[in-house]
Amino acid sequence: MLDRRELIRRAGLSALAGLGGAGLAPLRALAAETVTLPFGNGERPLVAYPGKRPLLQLTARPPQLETPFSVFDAGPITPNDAFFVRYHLADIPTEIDPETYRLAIHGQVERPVSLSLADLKALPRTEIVAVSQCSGNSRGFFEPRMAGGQLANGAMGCARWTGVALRAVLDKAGVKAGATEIAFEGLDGPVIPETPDFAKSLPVDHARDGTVMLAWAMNGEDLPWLNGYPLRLVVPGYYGTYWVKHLNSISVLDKPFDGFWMRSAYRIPDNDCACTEPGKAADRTVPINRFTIRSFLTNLADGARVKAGRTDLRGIAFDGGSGIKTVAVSLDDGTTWTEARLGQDLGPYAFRPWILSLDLPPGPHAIRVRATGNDAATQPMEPRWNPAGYLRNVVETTRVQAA
Ligand SMILES: Nc1nc2c(c(=O)[nH]1)N[C@H]1C(S)=C(S)[C@@H](COP(=O)(O)O)O[C@H]1N2
Ligand SMILES: [Mo]
Repeated sequence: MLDRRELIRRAGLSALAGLGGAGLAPLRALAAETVTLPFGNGERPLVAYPGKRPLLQLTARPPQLETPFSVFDAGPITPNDAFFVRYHLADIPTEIDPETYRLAIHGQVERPVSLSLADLKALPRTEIVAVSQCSGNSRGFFEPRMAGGQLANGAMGCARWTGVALRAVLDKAGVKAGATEIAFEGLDGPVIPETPDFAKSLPVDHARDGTVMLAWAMNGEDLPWLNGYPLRLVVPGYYGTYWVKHLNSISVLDKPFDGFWMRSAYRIPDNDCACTEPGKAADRTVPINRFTIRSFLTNLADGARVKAGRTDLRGIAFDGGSGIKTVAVSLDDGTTWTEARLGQDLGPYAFRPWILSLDLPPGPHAIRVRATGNDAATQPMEPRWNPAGYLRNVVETTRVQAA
């Protein structure tokens, strides 16, 4: 028996099912407006996909959608219909039956298991508020520029994830002594067999640390289709590339996983700044891992005109899980800083809101925001560079005119 929600979901899916061909036209027709991001070739149509409000479309096949930045001013939780979407491979699932869906746990385990959604939901439930951010978030701002999705700052979002600890699921299968890594795969795939399937891995100790979870709900509802229905990996503090969507396979390995998306892609320079001289390759690389610390002003856009005098500034900050200690604002190129007041604390992996009321005399202002984490990490005044355009965390500057 299909309930109402299920019917709605299937209706949405028939629109998605057309993604591969003729269905593209009706989707395009939903692009009402265009947004121009502040870098070359920054024109993006605003397109409404099933379950989503109009978002900035980077590519249509597969769908890659960026959240309009103004959404981050509405609060520390990103609504499901505004949450960004990133896929690598064009063959995304368009039909998944929640009754017959299974998650397989296999490889170096005592007993391979195949779990239904009901099996998973019967395990002890966990919940965490955590930011997901694409490794390539903000890539469009790198100088010199590089290939890859030209994203502004909207390939991030913060949600409340509900599900089960990965450790609990691994324990059902019994990880064998000698296992070193866990590999994760989802139901999407390449359209041509030459393209490597999307798969990611984590070391066993990380996978079992209690923070990594399998989520079936996001902000109290089923995962949106495009965010990985019916189950995704949640790796708090880690870049979105590890948050495998439509998860259907967990394999326990006794040797390093050598899939393309770990071995060759999503790697950063292996040095203290994870950076290279602009334009230069790295000598040695490691897989991308924890977020760098970032902060943003959300209620004033670059180029805005504001009334001179007392002005309320607001924004968000986050890091890889130590939690935000302070956020400060500078109007004088970083010579002096005024500490902001931190808002609601939804946990160390969440967006942390901040507010500050400042006097803006008539004239131009460059508003700089800098966060410091509980681990003492902070943001650099000058941008760092790396060949893939990852980890941007320079102190962001918003230029406004007060009159
Ligand atoms: N199955 C699958 N999972 C995936 C990906 C993918 O291409 N396929 N992309 C990853 C990347 S790079 C990111 S940034 C996040 C994006 O998650 P979202 O689309 O829910 O925002 O999903 C990750 N999980
Ligand atoms: Mo990503």
